[in-house]
Amino acid sequence: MADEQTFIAIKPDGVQRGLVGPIISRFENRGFKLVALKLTSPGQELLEKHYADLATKPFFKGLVSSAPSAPWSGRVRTPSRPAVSSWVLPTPLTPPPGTIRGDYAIEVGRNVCHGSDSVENAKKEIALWFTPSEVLKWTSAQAKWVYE
Ligand code: IDP
Ligand code: MG
Repeated sequence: MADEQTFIAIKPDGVQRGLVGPIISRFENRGFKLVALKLTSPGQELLEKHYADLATKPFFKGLVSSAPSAPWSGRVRTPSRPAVSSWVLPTPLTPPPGTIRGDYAIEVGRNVCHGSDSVENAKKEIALWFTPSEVLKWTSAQAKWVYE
């Protein structure tokens, strides 16, 4: 579990609502370590790859069509907690207050941020959105004084 990594993307609605800072703060406050950040407009091709498992869904077209605003994306790692599973309940469960979606999401199509749903998918998504040189070589050993 040590140094497990996840991929978080703040979606266009989250960016437009000025929630980039508050959402990053939640991860930092809980002890997650940011190792890469990017502000980007991914475009349809990248979004189609990112959401490839949803290609047959009726909402797919709207989901992957390029939004005028820029989604922000970043990834985090933590030395002591599971990074993938501990941030928010996935769709279609109703996220309770206290979670990111529970506090900020308006509806399923406006749920402000994405998080990987498994370690395997986190690896795929990180490789899709970042090149290796864009990612800090950070290990939990470097922060032992915080996490011991
Ligand atoms: P997840 O984001 O919790 O992993 P998924 O089922 O993987 O949820 O769907 C990806 C994204 O697609 C959701 O976060 C949401 O933005 C959008 N989505 C899912 N289901 C619907 C729907 O029924 N209508 C509109 N958008 C949807
Ligand atoms: Mg998903």
